[in-house]
Amino acid sequence: MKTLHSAARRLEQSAPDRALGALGPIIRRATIGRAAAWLRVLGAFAPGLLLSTASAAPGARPNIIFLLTDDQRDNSLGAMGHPFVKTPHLDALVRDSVRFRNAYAPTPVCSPSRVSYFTGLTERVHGVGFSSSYELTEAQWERTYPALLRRAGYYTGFVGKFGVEYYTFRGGAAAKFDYWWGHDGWTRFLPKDTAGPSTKPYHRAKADLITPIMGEAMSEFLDRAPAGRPFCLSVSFNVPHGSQTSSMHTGYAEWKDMTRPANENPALKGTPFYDTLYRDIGLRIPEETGTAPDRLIPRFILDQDKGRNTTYGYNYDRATNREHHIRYYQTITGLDHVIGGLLADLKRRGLDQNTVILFGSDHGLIMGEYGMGGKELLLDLSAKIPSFIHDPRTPRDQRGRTLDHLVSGIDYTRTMLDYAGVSAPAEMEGRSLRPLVEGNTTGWRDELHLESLFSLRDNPFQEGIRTARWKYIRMYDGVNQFLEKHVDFRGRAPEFELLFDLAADPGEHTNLAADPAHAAVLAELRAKVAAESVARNERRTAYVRTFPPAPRPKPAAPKAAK
Ligand SMILES: [Ca+2]
Repeated sequence: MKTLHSAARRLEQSAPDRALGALGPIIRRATIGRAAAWLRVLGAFAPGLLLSTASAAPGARPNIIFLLTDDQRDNSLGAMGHPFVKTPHLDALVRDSVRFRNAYAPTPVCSPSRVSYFTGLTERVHGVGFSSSYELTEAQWERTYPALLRRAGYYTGFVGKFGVEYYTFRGGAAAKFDYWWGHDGWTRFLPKDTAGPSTKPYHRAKADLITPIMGEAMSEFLDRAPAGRPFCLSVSFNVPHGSQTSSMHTGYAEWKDMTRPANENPALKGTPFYDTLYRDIGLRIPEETGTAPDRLIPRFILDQDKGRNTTYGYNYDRATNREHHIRYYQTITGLDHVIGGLLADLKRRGLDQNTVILFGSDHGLIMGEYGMGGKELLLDLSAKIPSFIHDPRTPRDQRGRTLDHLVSGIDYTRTMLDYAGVSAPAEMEGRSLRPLVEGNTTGWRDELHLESLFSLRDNPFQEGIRTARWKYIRMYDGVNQFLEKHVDFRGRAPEFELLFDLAADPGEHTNLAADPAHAAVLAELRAKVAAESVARNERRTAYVRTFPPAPRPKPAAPKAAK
């Protein structure tokens, strides 16, 4: 007992005041409280198992694996009803999990979404992204789920695309985890073909293709995770993102537009997923592909020709879109294969019954619908994510459910802390999904606020709300390297609005914002979004008092490939 008490004290002393700021004492008290609780449990039931540090913990704490994919749209697994993609391992896992059918990205673009997953904060509150003026600080990092779990004794690992480091740490991210095999930026599908900072980390791998390399890394992590200590592994796959699908074949000048079949690349010939799969199935692309892109969102608020449609072949003529679809779903099947390997590995090691798996994506992707491509918009195809949680410890009859509850990616952060028995920091937004997973589905939110502050390539600032039936989005002209004042919309009339009746129009094609018959619901949703917008800015103001923002050096990001 004494060992643990003194270890808890050491833990208290190790909590850096500067990092925790005014909230530090609260956190430290909570940490000691938890250590004391474990002490009581250990002392009463298993004195022989007393471990030598406070950070070690009873085996009852589950391992946690967070699988995050990149640009994977909702419904893109077989078990989610996709018409042709083959994802047998994930399908089996989904059927043994609780799936969230209405889950939204924290914000629909890579970097700020990832910061949201780490911090459990909305984009406006954490303030970090491609088009904001700030970078993530050390003090902010101390309040992320990997940092909090590590401090609570979890062995933490990170594999794949970190996606935030351009804006922080500068090479120091590896030290923030016990195990690291990752990169920042946009690696290649065949990372050994080039020797840049985002590809070189993978040159030591046995495999040559990026997704199998991630499988190798997950296995290496499990090799190194110490027995008797829970672990938290974050895997950020970089498929089916355009940087990967386009780099499947770089042997011609216009390779970024994906104009030729990827299996012309000799390195993909004969591979199980990346050669002929989906090439001969009569794959259909959206009817609207190649049509006028400004039918739904007019050019005055979003001019597609100002960069949006020139990234990764998002101009989407009908030929390139078909090739993009093929590669997109090939990489999802490749992803399924290595996740199958992970599940088998967990079983072989006897870890499968005490490991909670969360699956999500940083956001979705529009692939020809509306005549558009890309992300960043709050339309469902861009903002919704495939989402499920597998907890093998919940009763069998609680698994295999699909819930309509409105869920945000920032809920994942609190959920992981909840599973680990770690108190969430006071400022953290979102809600733990654990009650939903365990069958306590009442009292959940009935509306979810949405946001996208990515302003490059003429994208407007967007905020909105989703209810069971309605989706409302309002837009303002975007400002690059925005400051708090630029996202303060009080007293400003929206420059463009969208209103969808999702019951009648789940595909979000008919904008009812100008329809007098829907004036009442429009007014109600406008008021809700305006109130949340003000509240969010107030949360930002309070947040920066404890966590002063660090201006991002200029020039800002490397040319954001997103
Ligand atoms: Ca992404």
